[in-house]
Amino acid sequence: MKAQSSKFKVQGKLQAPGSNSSVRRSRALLGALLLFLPLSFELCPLSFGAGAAPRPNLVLFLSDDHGVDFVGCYGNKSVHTPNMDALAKDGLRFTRAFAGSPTCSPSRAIIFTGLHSARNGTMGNHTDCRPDIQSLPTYLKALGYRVVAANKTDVRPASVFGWEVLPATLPKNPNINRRYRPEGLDTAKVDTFLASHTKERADEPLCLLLGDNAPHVVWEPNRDYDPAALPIPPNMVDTPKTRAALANYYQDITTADRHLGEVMASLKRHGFEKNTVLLYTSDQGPEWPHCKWTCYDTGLRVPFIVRWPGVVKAGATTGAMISFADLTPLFVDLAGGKPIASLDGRSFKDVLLGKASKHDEFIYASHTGDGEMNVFPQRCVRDERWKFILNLKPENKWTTHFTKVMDIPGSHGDVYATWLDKAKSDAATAKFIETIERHPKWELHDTEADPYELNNLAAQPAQAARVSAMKTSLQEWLTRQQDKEALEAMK
Ligand SMILES: [Ca+2]
Repeated sequence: MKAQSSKFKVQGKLQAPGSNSSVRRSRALLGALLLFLPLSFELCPLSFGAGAAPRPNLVLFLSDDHGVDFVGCYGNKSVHTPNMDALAKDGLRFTRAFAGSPTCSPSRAIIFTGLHSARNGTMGNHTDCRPDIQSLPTYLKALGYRVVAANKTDVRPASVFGWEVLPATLPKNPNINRRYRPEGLDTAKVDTFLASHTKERADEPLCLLLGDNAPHVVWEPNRDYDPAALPIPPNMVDTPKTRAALANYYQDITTADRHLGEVMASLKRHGFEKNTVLLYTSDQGPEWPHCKWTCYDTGLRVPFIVRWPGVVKAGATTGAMISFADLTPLFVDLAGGKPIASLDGRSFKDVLLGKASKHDEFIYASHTGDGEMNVFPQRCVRDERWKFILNLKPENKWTTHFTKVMDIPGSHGDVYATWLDKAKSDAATAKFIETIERHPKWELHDTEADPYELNNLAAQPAQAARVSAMKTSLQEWLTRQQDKEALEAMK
């Protein structure tokens, strides 16, 4: 087991091998030092006196680009997600959970800092957070947690995110074109890790952050699905290549589900099932047009399921609205820490406990481009029903990798070209393409009547008061965020 421990990296450096006792002494010394550091947040570890319940382990399984429309327990009758469905049966399913950005790195930076993009610094994909901010591992380690991240985290720099890194990436499958992503989370490595933690460090509560790469593009070849039988949602154009690619997406979702099931089995095998909060969610919606890289619900709304045996009511559903900015505050709360006033989010533990049915009145999100494939930045505010969007560069035509990358057979531009081709002879398709490629500065959407946000109501006189109120709400949030780029565009 010593060899296993020596593989873990601490703050980007390989942890030096050593005896268990020396490692424990080092940790005790680190804990003592932390007590005397000038921290910018308040800590209040739970008492471990007689009768105090042990603090729960916190396990986050974060898949990549899994939209809420593509989960069995969220109503999709075609997709096979038996493990997510089983988790929902044993836990609480959120119907209004929202990413703070529709792109990988910014979304994850919000999850792991409790700060929105303009404040944590990761506005663009694959950019650094500000070096002077705190993050989830900092808070939890000071509360006595062991914090370990496996496979995809997609946030940086390492100095901000001081978790142990568990190498757990599956080797490349030569039969699958995995451009833009590794193969996925190696759950066998997670199993080995859980066994070693139980054996060597069972006295430490664990926060385990598992990042899978499924179902991010490029999707694996379909094996289990009949493309002709799949429902085509209103934000897609029904062509044979769309159906073939959608079946590939479904196949990759089923792989993510299998990985989750393997982790659930490992948690049970190693005694983590009872006193562990297990969360399943994804960083944003799928790489279909009008989804990821946009602030529509198809880009931001995600599956979110929490299991906590004996605490969270099994088989329950909540419409309480939550944002990814609320996740770090929740984890700190569950770990016994006090609220951190400087964060953008708030803990929703009362929703988990069944004491509250509402949480955020508004959620907000930011999206910027990469200057090449994605050139259509947006900001939005949403309440439980209405979405208001600011398009920062309405003069641009909306594009993504999916519309522009032409050399991946069966995916991306190879599929989108069939949409454009159909638009030449089909007026409804032509109107749809115009709707998703061209947007005015302001958009207002009724997400109940129009869940795919294809009917912009911002210019309707009957909505003038709502537009004015939501514009004010967005302006106030952007001011709090000091989001200069968006505030300039608001003028
Ligand atoms: Ca993603």
